[in-house]
Amino acid sequence: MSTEIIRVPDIGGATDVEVIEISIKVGDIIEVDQSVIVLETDKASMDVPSSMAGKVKSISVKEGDKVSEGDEVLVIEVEGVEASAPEAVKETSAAAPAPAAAPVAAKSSSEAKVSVPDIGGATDVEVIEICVSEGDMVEEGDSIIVLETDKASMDIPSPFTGKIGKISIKVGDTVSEGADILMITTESSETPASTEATAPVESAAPAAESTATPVSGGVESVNVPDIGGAEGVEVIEVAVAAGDKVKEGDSIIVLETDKASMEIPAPKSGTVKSVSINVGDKVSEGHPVLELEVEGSVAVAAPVAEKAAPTASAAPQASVAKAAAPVDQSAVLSTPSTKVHAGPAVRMLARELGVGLTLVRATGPRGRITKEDLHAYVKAAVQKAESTSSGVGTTGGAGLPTVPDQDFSKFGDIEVVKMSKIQRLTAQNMVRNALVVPQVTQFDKADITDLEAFRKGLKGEMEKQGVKMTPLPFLIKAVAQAMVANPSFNVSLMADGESYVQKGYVHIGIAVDSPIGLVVPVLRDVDKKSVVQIAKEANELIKKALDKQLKPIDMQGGCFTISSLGAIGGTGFTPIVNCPEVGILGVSKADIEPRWNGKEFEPRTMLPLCLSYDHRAVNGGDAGRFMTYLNSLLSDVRRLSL
Ligand code: CAO
Repeated sequence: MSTEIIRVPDIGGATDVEVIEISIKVGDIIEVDQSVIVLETDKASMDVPSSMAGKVKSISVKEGDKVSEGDEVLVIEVEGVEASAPEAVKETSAAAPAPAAAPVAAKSSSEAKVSVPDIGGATDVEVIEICVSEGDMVEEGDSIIVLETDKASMDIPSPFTGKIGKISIKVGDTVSEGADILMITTESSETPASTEATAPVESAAPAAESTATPVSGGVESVNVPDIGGAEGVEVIEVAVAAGDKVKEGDSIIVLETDKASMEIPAPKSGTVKSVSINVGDKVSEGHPVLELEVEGSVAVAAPVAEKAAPTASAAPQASVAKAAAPVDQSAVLSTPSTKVHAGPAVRMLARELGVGLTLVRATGPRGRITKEDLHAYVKAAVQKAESTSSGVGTTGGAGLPTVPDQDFSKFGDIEVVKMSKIQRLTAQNMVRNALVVPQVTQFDKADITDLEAFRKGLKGEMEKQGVKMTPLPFLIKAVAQAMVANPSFNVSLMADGESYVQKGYVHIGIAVDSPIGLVVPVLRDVDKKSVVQIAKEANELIKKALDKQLKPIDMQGGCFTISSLGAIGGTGFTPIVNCPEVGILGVSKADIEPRWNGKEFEPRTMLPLCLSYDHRAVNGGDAGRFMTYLNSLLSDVRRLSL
């Protein structure tokens, strides 16, 4: 690293030329040929480009100043250049543009390969996000991919400004230092230095685990861990405050060099007592970050009790203040930003919340989106959604379209009954799903004659074990198998409108007609369970539903729903997709029908199936294959892995 001076080049003998614009600021990372100031004579204006790439340390001129050839413009910190100052000055002048013309006109495009920088010796690190697409314009420092080890995730920023060309990796790939990421076409007269040559973060990111040094009373000091020898690394985000509870592995601060950002995770679970670091601080290994009252440590009781008193009295005030705080609608951008700057922790949180980052207003340093921005966005988006839904004519948040206010009592006796919370929520969800999901329903009948014979043979034996064996567990198992074979049914669309989540687990919801309304408890990892195990668990969940004992967690995480009206009757119906799931199977009552077997009509037990799907995620062909496969499993019980 050396410091170089950029001076005013030969400007055709003109002297005392006015500086009309300073195009950069201290701390900016600039490229070769990037315009740093604009000069104007009475004849023309001209850009003065930098002859070197580096970080602006100081700017020696201001707007309105008059300059001549050789005057100092700025001081730049250049990596890997050992040239002495006078030589650098000479080079700078030589490389400078001709006067009164467009000095930057000599630019040319060059394609550069970007590869994985030194990531601290970590190998086979998973790519969890590709932040760019071919054709995107990126600026130096924009995240291009995010890698994740079991210790930390890290953004790999673009080393150049330019246009993204071919991308050589995809999400899920595992990479090591030197692996090709993508090509960038840069606007420069020089091919930029390779990422490998300049990546300074080294082992920091993947191995960065903060260290906790025990002090007294269960309180431990958390310091900046080994960050690969990097010094003076800027703190760009402090993710916790005194009083926050953190879990081991939660991000506590984010550091950023000019090449990468890295999260420093909490080394243990506990409560943050005090934070000794601020955004903008420059830190190195060992720098104190915070004091952590470690969860479960012997001496924790006393400090927690001490804390409890003031917290308890402060709590109501705090919540009142929170409730009264106005929601800032400007947290949601009206037009999506083309560039998103966010650290791995924020990206991870956004993924968890299903939030696309392009509409989130950034208030962090260098236009980065912080966790607070994300929270503000969610609050504003929720408020907007709620006000919109009441604006389109719903009553009391029930999601029911406004109906004319009629006096039914003039036609006879009436009673006004308050809907249960479940009924109101169901109404809201139904309206949302019916309005949002372009759904198609297709019908089929499965010949379950053999399955029924098998089930009835099993029924008595299962009853002795207290397990009720209806067709439902077979249906659940068959659906799980069909989802594994047809993964397009095991997705959820993402809020950004550009991606979907492919799930690697198979959790199936069962619609239950309970005393408090329609509820959908979820059976987990069905593909890995036997029909008997599924029957037992379904029995338990249905019982819980009927006894009104379901907890919210029992009803979350479903990938697909089965709605069986088989015990009630009917020949078919069109179930509404339970968004964000993309498929639902309606089951009607099985009946004996005559079927032609090639020689004669035979009585067969036929089960009506009605498959609704979100046509944004599943196309007709996929649905046809899903249904046919499901039918084949139900028609031949031997194909069902019991
Ligand atoms: N055809 C013929 N008989 C059927 C059948 C079918 N498709 N499905 C179940 N049966 C039989 C069962 O075998 C059982 O008879 P036996 O005791 O003689 O074996 C009887 O009907 C009663 O079954 P059940 O209702 O107790 O159990 P289930 O496993 O079929 O269903 C449950 C459980 C919770 C899904 C059901 O009770 C329920 O609540 N369904 C309503 C779901 C609903 O409201 N959906 C609409 C939502 S809008 O899309």
